[in-house]
This record gives sequence, structure tokens and C-alpha cells, in this order.
Amino acid sequence: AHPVVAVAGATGAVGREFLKVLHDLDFPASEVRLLASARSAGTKLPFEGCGSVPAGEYVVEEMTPESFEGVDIALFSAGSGVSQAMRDAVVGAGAVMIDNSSAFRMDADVPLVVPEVNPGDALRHEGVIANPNCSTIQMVVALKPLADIAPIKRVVVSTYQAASGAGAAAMDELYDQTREYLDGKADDELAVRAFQHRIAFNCIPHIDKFLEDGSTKEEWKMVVETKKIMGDEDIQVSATCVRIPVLRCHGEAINVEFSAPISVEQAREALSSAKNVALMDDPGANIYPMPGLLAGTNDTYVGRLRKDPSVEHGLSLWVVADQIRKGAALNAVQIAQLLLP
Ligand code: A2P
Ligand code: 11C
Repeated sequence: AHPVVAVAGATGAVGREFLKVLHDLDFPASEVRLLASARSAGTKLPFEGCGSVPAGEYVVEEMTPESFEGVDIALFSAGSGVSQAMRDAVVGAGAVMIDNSSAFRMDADVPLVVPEVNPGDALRHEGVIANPNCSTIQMVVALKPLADIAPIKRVVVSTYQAASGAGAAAMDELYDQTREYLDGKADDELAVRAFQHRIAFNCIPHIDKFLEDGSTKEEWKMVVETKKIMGDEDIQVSATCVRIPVLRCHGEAINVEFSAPISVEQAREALSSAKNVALMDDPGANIYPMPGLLAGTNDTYVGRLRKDPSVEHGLSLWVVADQIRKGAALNAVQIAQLLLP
């Protein structure tokens, strides 16, 4: 029988994208349930349909432990607290929870999966599979074809992260602040809610909370999640994560140090034949990936590929992906596809 799918957090930035991706991939569902908080219960969302589920307006229901009766796959993006609160109900109902929050990612009994990198891990789940952080996903999709040529010793990454990584309300805040700033409002008159500071016409080197060692939790996620997904505890990662005033798509400047030789030509060949990776790299024609122009796409785009001469075996590259799609909703639905018979 075709699976019953629940979308938990259906009204959010990632939740709405789950609905688009289920349609785009024509996921073979027999039913799709839209769940969110009591605040949005009763509202309707358009869904174009997938599998045997017809297109139409679907009513959002309040998420309760009973919502998961009869569900086979529960796609979660309603925050860590909600995932933690609902986990037992989901697993108890016999469903597999594919969780976009950071609640369970580093748990030993929860696989952390990027289908291009470690698809086999998905099949070792015990009811919960975690979807990695968006900035980690696009980095490991680009690193995997390179690691297959030469083992990776160390990665230094600086991110340029879109406002929507912080949710739908954060996108609105970028729009509103930009308009108000252009209208001449002073900083103390602007509403600042989603971020610590004004994001319009600014960059903020602070994503998620600060940890004791001076790094942020977003940076820590890129370190520990990369090791878990790549299955290599020895990969060293140094990350600096920065929010920039872009709506969708994260950019990442990455330096990779390998422990064996790898040429730019070998890397170019591996990346251009890798599934779901698009090489967009022709400096002579000003061609390289840019976040402002790639919203709504599925691939992980790589450009500015070149030798990093500061180490013995080094490459530098620039990676862009739509973090709501590949960084969240698309990756989760691709994980669900791995579970289909
Ligand atoms: P709601 O719209 O009813 O608040 P985003 O990441 O874009 O901010 O979206 C968060 C998603 O998680 C929304 O769909 C939101 O629903 C949902 N959500 C937040 N808190 C809860 C909760 N306590 N129970 C169920 N869903 C929740
Ligand atoms: C951001 N990467 O761009 C964050 C959003 O651990 O899933 C996702 C946080 C997470 O703000």
C-alpha cells in the first residue's frame, strides 16, 4: 500500500516546501496530513497533490499525539521541542519520523542522512532519521565526490547564510527592514526580532547560540555533523557562519586539505559527473553560482574551483544550494524515498 505521509509544521517555511517537493517528486503517497500548532488549525493550504492524493486546498489540523495514527512517514519541521514532544507518539504509531530539527542528530541510534553521501545509514533506523543542518548538507554533497578521490584531512568553511534559514518570519523581517531602512527609519525605530541585529544592509557573524569555546552552535553542527555523515571522525572542520541579507540559498567558501594528491581536473570531472551536483564554473564568462539567482533549485552548485596552494594537497571552491530545498525539505523527502519498497 502507498504510504500515509504527515507534514508536521506544514505552515512553516520548510513545511510549505515539503508540500512542493512531495508534488515535484510525485511521492507515491495515499494521504498527506497537514499538521501545525493550534494557532493555524482550520486554515487551508494549497497542495498540488502527489501519488494518489489529488490537488486541492487542504485544511491544517492541530498536531496532537493522536495525529499520527495510521501514518507511515512523518516529515517534521516544527522545531526541536515539538519533535521531542511527539517522538514517542510517532514511533509508537509505527511511523518513521524524518526530523529536520537538531533534536536527535547526534544520537547514536539516529542515522543522520544525506542520500548522496550515506544512503545506507537510512536503513539502520529505529524509528527516527535525522535531516542534517542545511549548511552541513550542501557542504558534504560537494565534498563527497572529492573524498572518493583523496581522503579529506581538513576543511575550512565560511558560510553566507540566507535569512530564511531562521524561518518564514525571518524572511518577512528582511523585507520589512529593507523597506523601512530605505524609508529613512533609524536603527532604534526598526523592529529586530528574528536576529540579534538589523539584517537589512548588514552581515551578522552569529547563527544559533554561542558556546563556551567562542564558536556558535551552527558552527559546531557543521563540525560534528560532517564527521557523522561522512563516517570519518578524523576530518577536521573549522567553520565561521555568517547571516547575510539574502532571502534563500546559502553560499559557502570552502578550502579543503587532502591527505593525497588530487588535481583540479580530477575534481572537476568528479563533480560534473556526481548526481545532484551542478558545476557552474566558467570565470572567463563570469559564471559561478549565486544565492540570489538559484532559489527554488534542487542541485548543489559548485563554482570557483581552483587549487589552494597554501597547503600540499588543497582545493578551494564556492558552493551554493537552496537551503530550504536541498538543505531541508528536498533532502528529507529524498530520505523518505530511500524507505520506499
Ligand atoms: P504555526 O504556523 O501554527 O505556528 P517556521 O520554521 O517557518 O517558523 O515554522 C514553524 C512551524 O512549526 C510552523 O508550521 C508552526 O505552526 C509549527 N509549530 C510551531 N510550534 C508548534 C507547536 N507547539 N505544535 C505544532 N506545531 C508547531
Ligand atoms: C540557519 N542553518 O540557517 C540554520 C537553520 O539546525 O536545522 C537550521 C538549523 C538546524 O539559520
